[in-house]
Amino acid sequence: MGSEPGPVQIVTVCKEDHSFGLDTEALSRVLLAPEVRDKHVVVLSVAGAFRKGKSFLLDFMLRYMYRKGDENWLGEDDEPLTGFSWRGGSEPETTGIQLWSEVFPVTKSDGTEVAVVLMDTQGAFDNQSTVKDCATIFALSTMTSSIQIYNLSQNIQEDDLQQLQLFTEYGRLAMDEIFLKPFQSLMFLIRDWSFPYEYAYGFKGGSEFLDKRLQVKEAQHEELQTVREHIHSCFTKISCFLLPHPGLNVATSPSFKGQLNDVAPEFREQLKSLIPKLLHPDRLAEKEINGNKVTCRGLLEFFKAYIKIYQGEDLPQPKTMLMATAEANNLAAVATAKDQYYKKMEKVCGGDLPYVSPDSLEEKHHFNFREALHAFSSTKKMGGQEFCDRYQTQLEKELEEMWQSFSKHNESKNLFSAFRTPAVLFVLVCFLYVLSGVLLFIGLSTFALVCDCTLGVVMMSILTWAFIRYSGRYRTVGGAIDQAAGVVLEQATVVLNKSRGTSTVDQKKSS
Ligand SMILES: Nc1nc2c(ncn2[C@@H]2O[C@H](COP(=O)(O)OP(=O)(O)OP(=O)(O)O)[C@@H](O)[C@H]2O)c(=O)[nH]1
Ligand SMILES: [Mg+2]
Repeated sequence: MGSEPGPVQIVTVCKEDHSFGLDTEALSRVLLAPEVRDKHVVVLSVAGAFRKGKSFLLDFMLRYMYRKGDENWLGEDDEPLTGFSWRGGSEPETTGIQLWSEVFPVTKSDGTEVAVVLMDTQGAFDNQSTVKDCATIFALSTMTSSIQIYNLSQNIQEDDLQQLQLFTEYGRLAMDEIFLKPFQSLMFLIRDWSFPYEYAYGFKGGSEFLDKRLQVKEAQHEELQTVREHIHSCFTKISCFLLPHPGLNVATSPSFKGQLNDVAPEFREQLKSLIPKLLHPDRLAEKEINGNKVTCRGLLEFFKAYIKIYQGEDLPQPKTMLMATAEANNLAAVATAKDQYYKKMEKVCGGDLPYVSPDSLEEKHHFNFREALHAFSSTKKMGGQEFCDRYQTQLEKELEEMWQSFSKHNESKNLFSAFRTPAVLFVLVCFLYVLSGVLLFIGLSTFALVCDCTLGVVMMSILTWAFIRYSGRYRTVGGAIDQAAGVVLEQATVVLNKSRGTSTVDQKKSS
């Protein structure tokens, strides 16, 4: 590659608008290097909460990859630790997703060659990231890696498992076709393990500990069972490693630069056991997508496709537990209030019940509307007033829609409205018949003929309307006839009202 190897930022997170970007060029430089691009790829990623030593651990993996043949690969006593940027302090360091610029070709014992990519990720739950940011980083790294190391501190807590469930579900959402298990290998890495007398450091103690933690028991609450079943259903292989505390210098000293003489001997010893096992050629599982092994070149395409999904608007927004609960509370209260309104209105004008006068129905609507709003506001809900107000507005809108449909349904039961069209047309026929007679009588036979023709058209309309009502076909034609009858009725009412208006004015004048 020419230049010094180093970390390459491939996924960037914009802190302001929380959007994600993929640096395709940088990613291509890493994955399309001629010596590796057509090799099957192994991606080892480390993810988890921020400030828990993820980058620090990866740097020891880098040392191993560079000094594999060397007995003393862990380094000299006073050698500073370099590689992915790591540091002490409380503020987050790594952002987005980074890859090591150099992809390591490794030959397995059966002669197959694979390319190993090391991936560092932004720590979750820092003060600048939303749940969506954390879920996206975790999901992206899990989807693109073949070995995901879930870096935890001290223990596996129930909320760690819940977060894992949320993040993996977010990842699963973005995958089109899911075969049996969407992801590959997951390794819980428990840092600062303080109970070696219960479960010994290393993979063996880790595996016993993990079995106990992920056990699904009959007597367990459904919630606990679901989390465990979900995790089991997502990964083909799950393991655990218990790593001791690295010593106070590592954890607290501002002048610590990674030199081994400040690192607790038991930590060094466990690193010497963990890393060669993790990176043992025969243990390196190639990245598979839909059951097919992926090359470096292929991985580039998957990265592009996956990031597009997370940049789009199709996926639901993962939320904080409080937001999700508050939303569920409010939606449930909206549903109950709507149900109450619906049932009460059904009793007044629903189904086959007879026609109710519009005034009395409206009165009932106002009463039940207020009652429903009261039911909503008196239900205990989370999320604060402003949040609940939003749902109240939604409820009001939905009740208003229900009212419109009840009112229309009631209107349709009015016998006159059902027969309005034929009644109007029938009156029109009579009127035209009389008019044609009068016109003929006074000698205006041409006008009488026009009247007769119109009369014929109106009669045809009555027959057509009756056929449409009977058969339920050609409803648009029926609608047009109804509309025309409505217009005639409207015009006639206007004319009648006008003539009545002028006659009363005349009466007043004469008196
Ligand atoms: N307690 C403890 N501290 C550790 C361990 N490993 C590294 N550290 C210290 O943890 C601090 C953070 O290390 P980083 O590697 O930068 O942590 P990170 O998880 O990559 O942090 P972000 O990139 O901000 O998410 C450093 O001061 C390390 O010396 C460990 O196993 N236990
Ligand atoms: Mg880091």
